[in-house]
Amino acid sequence: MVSKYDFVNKDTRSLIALEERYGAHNYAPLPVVLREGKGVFVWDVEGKEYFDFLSGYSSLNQGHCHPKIVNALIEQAQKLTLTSRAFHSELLAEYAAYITDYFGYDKVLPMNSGVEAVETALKLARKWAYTVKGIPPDRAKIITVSENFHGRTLNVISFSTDPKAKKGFGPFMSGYISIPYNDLEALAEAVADAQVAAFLVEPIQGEAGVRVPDAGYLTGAYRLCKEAGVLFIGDEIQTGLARTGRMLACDYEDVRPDILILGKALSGGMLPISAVLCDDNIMLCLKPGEHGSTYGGNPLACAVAMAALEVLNEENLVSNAETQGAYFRDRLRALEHPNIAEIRGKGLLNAVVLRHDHADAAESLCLEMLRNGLLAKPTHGDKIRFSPPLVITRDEMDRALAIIEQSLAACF
Ligand code: IF1
Repeated sequence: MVSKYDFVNKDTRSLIALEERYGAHNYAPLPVVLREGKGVFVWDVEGKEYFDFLSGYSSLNQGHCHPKIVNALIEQAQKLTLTSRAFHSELLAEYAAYITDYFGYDKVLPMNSGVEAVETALKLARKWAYTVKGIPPDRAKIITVSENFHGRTLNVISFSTDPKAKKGFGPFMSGYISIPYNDLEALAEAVADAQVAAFLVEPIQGEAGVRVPDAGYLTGAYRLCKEAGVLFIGDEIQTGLARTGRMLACDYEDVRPDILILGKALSGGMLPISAVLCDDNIMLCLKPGEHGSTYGGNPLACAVAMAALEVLNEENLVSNAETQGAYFRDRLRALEHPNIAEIRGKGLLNAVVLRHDHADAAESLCLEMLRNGLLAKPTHGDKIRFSPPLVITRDEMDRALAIIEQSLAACF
């Protein structure tokens, strides 16, 4: 075990060693082993309490183990969990009506993980291109942007611009055009190609370190797509469901994606539940047998997703995310800390960019915050993402800010 993990005690160490011995090494987690969670807090195997400022990468918008979602899970688990789509289920009918009304689309296609929903959206766009737009067979192209993150399948990494995500995994899928993010001129040029089916974009880029595009980018992009007869696909897997202080981040610019992709917090952290929403002119291009998933739309997932969506409304999480997020950024900016280069984000999707003289400044600060009782994760060496559950109160935010300030003072 490396020396920087010296403060970790023995139980934690042996569990980490066990996981490393038997689990694949495809992650590099912080040295903490969690056992319980409630609201904005988690507890490790030593009983130490932490603020969770990662929230399962925005899956826990409703907080850990939300009682209403847990109840929905337990009740449905005792009734019926899986039918497969070979048969109808009562819950799928109810859920489909519920979620399409909630977001204002004709239809939903339920999947499980986020990347499966992305794959679904891309298949839908291609099918639409051939059956409605009239693109010649196998010629459809999809526009993607630099520094995108949409998941880990071979198809989706085919249009990643991150060498780490791609290296060693070729050959890749063709049919993608890559343009810079936040660049409407590049998009105008790209949509002019008559074989373009769709434009896929995150309204705020998560993995890229919470990159917020210029005001007007989404509206402008949507307009360019409309004029060219190109579908606008919004990946709101991370930004959606109240995270950014709106129900959808696209709501900031009154953009309604032609195809909307949701995941993560759609289950409040209980199960992998994702969804693709669009209107009939697109969704009905898919015929029986052309797409699906064993677990997609299972009754357990439907019950959990409805409860998770209800919690967002019942607890006013959109407005709490907006208020607490603005407060968080104001307080950190007021520090005028010499080592903070930038604080950016919307609602409770935020990143702090560090000004640093050593490569792993963000990791050192995260380890210091871990010692002091707050969990957050570095991205790209110099940025830290701060995205607590949206149920956080002002008092909890004050206590978390005190830990962040204390940790900054200890590190720099
Ligand atoms: C990991 C990031 C967050 C996503 C968007 C699709 C997916 C994701 C916009 C795929 C997933 C994840 C996955 C997680 C890390 C994480 C992440 F840093 F990589 F970018 F959240 F910020 N579209 N995001 O953000 O969803 O298939 O994973 O359910 O460990 O890879 P998934």
